[in-house]
Amino acid sequence: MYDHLTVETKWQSIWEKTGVFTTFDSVKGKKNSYILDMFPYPSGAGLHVGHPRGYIATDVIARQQRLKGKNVLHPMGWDAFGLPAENYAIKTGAHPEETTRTAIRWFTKQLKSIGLSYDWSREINTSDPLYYRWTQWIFLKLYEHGLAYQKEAPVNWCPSCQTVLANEQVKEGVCERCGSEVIQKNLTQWFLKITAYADELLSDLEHLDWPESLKSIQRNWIGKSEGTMIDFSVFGHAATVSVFTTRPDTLYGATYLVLAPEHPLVSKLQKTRDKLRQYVEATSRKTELERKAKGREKTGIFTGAYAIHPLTKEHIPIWVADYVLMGYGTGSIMAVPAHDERDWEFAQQFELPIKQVVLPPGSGKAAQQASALPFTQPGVLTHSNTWDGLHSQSDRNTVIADIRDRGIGKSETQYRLRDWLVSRQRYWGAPIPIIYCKSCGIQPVPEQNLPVRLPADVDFRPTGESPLERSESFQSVQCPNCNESARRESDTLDTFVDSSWYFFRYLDAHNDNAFAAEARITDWMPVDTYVGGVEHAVLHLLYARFITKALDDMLQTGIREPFRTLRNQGIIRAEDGEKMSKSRGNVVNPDDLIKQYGADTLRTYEMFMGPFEDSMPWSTRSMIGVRRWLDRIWSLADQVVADYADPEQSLRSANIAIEKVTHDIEHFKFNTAISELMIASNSLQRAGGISRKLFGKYLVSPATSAPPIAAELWENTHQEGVLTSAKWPEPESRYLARSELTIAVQVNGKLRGTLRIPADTAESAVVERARKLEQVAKHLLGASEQRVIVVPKKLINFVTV
Ligand code: ANZ
Ligand code: ZN
Repeated sequence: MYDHLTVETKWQSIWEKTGVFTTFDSVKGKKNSYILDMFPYPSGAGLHVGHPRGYIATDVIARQQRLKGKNVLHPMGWDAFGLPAENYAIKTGAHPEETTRTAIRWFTKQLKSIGLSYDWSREINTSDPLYYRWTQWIFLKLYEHGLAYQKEAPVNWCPSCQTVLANEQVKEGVCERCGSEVIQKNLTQWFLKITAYADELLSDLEHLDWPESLKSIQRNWIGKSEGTMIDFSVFGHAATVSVFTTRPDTLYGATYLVLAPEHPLVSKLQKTRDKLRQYVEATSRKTELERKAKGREKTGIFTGAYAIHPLTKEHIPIWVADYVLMGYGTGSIMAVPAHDERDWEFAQQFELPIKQVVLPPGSGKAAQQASALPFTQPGVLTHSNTWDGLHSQSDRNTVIADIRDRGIGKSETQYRLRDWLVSRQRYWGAPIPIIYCKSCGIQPVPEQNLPVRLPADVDFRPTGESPLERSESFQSVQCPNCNESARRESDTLDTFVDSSWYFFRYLDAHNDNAFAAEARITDWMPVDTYVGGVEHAVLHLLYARFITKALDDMLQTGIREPFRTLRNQGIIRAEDGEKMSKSRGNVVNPDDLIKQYGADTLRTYEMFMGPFEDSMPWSTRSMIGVRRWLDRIWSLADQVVADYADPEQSLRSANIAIEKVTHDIEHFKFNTAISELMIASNSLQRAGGISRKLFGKYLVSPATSAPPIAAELWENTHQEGVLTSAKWPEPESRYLARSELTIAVQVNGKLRGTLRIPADTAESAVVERARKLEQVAKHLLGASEQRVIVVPKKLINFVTV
């Protein structure tokens, strides 16, 4: 019987003591491979069995890559700042630094017990001043290059977390962390200019080996929209309203304008109109989600002002309505009720004029039916003066050129993406390294004064005001420019800033002179394989891409994209099929399972349970099945005889398994890799004996998912050296099953027969066998053969004429 506790403890401590997983930056003759997990935030709750699925996968890949002769970097660290730790601390009354430290100790122990082959010498912790010094340094670089700036803007405010949030942290109108409804507040905040990279963030997605679904989430989030900006002057005011439209072809159908309640012109117009002011106030209490909701009863109010239609010179009313959002385009629209759903609803409700300017193409009955309004499809322009008869889509450029030539508008590309709001009115984060001086204004903290340390003695309970505001020790500072007493910025940085560059720090975790030396970046970046949850699609993964590009522009790192290949692990649900959660009481704890069945069992089962990117329910019973398989391999070792003459069948099954496993691990198909190993072990067992050499060859594959048991058996069967420095075996082609091919055989392009042949049959032999097929021979009889066309693996055509 396999005693997992003894074996796993033995090998884990051997590997730790000998430092086999410590990575050198470069090793002669070896290619570097950077295999990375999304680092966790160390929560007080510890890991459940779902968490390590991704970690186990990267560990399998890292171990395979090492055995294949790569120099592998596989590090781990802690995303330690942030709201979860702070909220937990507030609840328990302990200091976040302390709860974080305890959580990290606990997490580390758990990860080690799973036997993950991390290079712990590069461990990082984002709440460590030695780390956040560089977070602050990067912020200052961004500031210096105009990529970090301060502005007053309506921002998302979570009333429960008492802080502002980035757009990416608001999910369907509620706070991503606590689920409270987010409101809008006008505040002066720090932003990072991610929009400067919108186009590149979009186009570079093409070259990434990422799940298509994830790319499309990023694409939609960036939301590129090509349209036209059209200017309307306001009657009786020295003002112009520019609207952004994707349908300039419908300009003649614009019967009114609508401004967002926050539009600057509204504040001018509302001075004399109480009703308008009341409407604007009422809107400020609504969430963006409410405002965007489809089919909701439209609300709005006439401003009393009129705009002049730039082509017809008609006066059209200017309304204010909350379905127009200030954050997109220009915060104002030309309403074309005949051809836009929302404008149509609005016009119906307030009895505004509707003018059809697009007709369905054709004139039959179908076209008549399709002409029901609003008609939002492309069609033929009408009631549009010189544009009559043009097609709304194919003649789009004609329309746009005309608008430009008349000087009333121009082409413009809009993005949905907004700049990244990074200041937080919270305690547990990296202080923003800025000083405010009464006479000198905003002053960056000089580089040599970094890090700006987070003071320990602060009452961090949230009040809506930044806790650092209340720390006198933190606030007493001199202006770096004039030495007069000044104030520090009291907001801290969003934790996503910490994690937007952490993958660089592993390369050079102890460097005091740079966030990472240039040479290290060249050695390792970009990350070859990155695995983590899909929930980071528009948060971490977008921010990390942005910061990587900005760092290259500012510092010439030479790296434009951080993560070459990315995969998302599927979520492991509880046995009852539900999401694992403490409150449901269905959480499966890995610690108990590791004690009872072994880490090798847990690891192998998590890889075997199903396709890696699929969500799966946990099954302890199936896991026990995996344990039985490991027991069988254990007893297979008893059949090892040094020079056993392995029967053909054993040689075949071992080699087929090796070939398949090599391929499957590289393609994240861990489940099929393991089932292949199971098939092979059955066949090897049936042979009654196995040579040392063949057993050793077989053992290298399970060494990725079940490393200690494989190492122990390696030693027990007196294989050469230690398993961790063995060589990944090459399958021997003579033992690989020859798959068969079906070849179509034609004479003068007409199918005359098919041929089933082993895939590796030589071409000349295939042609000879084809020639002998009965129907083929018959048609070739007496004809003079001109030539033979061969499409390898598919077709042979004999040409006689
Ligand atoms: C006139 C028009 C006529 C429009 C028509 C559509 C259909 P995307 O594709 O998302 O870029 N729009 C512009 N800014 C807006 C804002 N701040 N709030 C709400 N709606 C806004 O959408 C662009 C279209 O959304 C624009 O084109 C504008 O309505 C509306 F038959 O202009 B359209
Ligand atoms: Zn000053």
